[in-house]
Amino acid sequence: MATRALITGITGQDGSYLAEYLLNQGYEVFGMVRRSSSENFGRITQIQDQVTFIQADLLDQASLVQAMRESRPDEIYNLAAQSFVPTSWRQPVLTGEFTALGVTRMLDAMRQVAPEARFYQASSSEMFGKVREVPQNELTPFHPRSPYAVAKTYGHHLTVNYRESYGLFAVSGILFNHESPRRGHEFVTRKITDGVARIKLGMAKELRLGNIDSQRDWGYAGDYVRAMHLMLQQDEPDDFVVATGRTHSVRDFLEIAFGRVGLKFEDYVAQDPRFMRPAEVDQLIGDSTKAKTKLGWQPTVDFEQLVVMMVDHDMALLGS
Ligand code: NAP
Ligand code: G4F
Repeated sequence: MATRALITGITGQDGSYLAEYLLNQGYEVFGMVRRSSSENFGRITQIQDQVTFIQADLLDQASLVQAMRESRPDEIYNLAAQSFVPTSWRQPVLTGEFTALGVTRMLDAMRQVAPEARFYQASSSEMFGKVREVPQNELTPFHPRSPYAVAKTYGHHLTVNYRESYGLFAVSGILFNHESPRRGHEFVTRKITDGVARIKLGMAKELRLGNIDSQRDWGYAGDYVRAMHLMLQQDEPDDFVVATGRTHSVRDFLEIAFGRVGLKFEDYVAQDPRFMRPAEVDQLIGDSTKAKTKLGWQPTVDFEQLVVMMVDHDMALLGS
């Protein structure tokens, strides 16, 4: 019988790649979706017919319990969250409800309905925030710098706590930034590649950004969902950092992205205070030695390939 996976956040960037990956591995995939007045399946149209969708919401405990009863999952991937850092200052309470308490609701539903299942929590390098050491690994102390990061830190600790309290197979993947042509347009990488394509194609004249000196350890989402799956195939539950081990500034990203279409970013990029944050995370760089050693995981796409992949995608999308 096929292994059954329940994915929350299946309509998001990671959910779409993970669902594709698991279907290719022969899984039966159940996708949790929240009701909306218009369907939001843009990233998963290609696999829509192969997934069983279950309506539920991270805010509604009864719906989560019912989703687990209906899917009877062997593996649960909790990817749903309010995932955009700036929104977390505008909607800190809602971010806490989704991104922090949502984890409690999921874990408690699992404890009641599917205690034998394996649970993956989407933790984040944002938890390191004002970093205490460079590079960051599984033992680096957290110093979250936004309501989003605080909420993720709660979810992380709760996952460890449910593992220790109830013996659940619950793990937390501390993933550094990962991007793709399916990235939401509000995140800086996609905002840039979309902006580059618009400028090159004569649809825009400038690109307004916030702090272009911050540095991130950027990888490819398609690589990172493999690590999520590997974490649930281990003999013992454990937490892992997933990162490329290299860091680049937003400025580096701009140089390659504009360079790809023969332009100089300095001629088009303007700084706009609206996109500056009340507290910034200046630099992130991950040490994924443990994931490489224990999971046998390796990234396959480097920074330059990632930028080029995203620019080429947006040029083709907007140019067609
Ligand atoms: P994303 O594209 O923003 O997707 C978020 C998903 O969560 C969407 O499917 C969204 O559904 C769903 N969702 C939000 N609120 C919900 C609710 N109340 N009930 C049910 N579903 C809800 O995020 P992503 O980039 O794929 O990231 C996946 C997860 O990894 C997130 O938890 C994120 O915080 C975490 N993470 C991401 C990165 C990264 O670099 N991408 C790094 C570390 C951790 P709708 O389509 O209905 O909005
Ligand atoms: O692309 P970003 O919005 O991603 P951020 O804040 O690093 O968060 C992402 O990665 C986390 C993992 O570390 C995830 F947990 C989280 O869910 C999300 O996926 O911003 C990256 C950097 C920041 O330093 C920001 O200040 O880009 C800088 N930036 C400069 N101008 C901008 C802009 N970011 C955005 N979104 N928009 C700008 O105009």
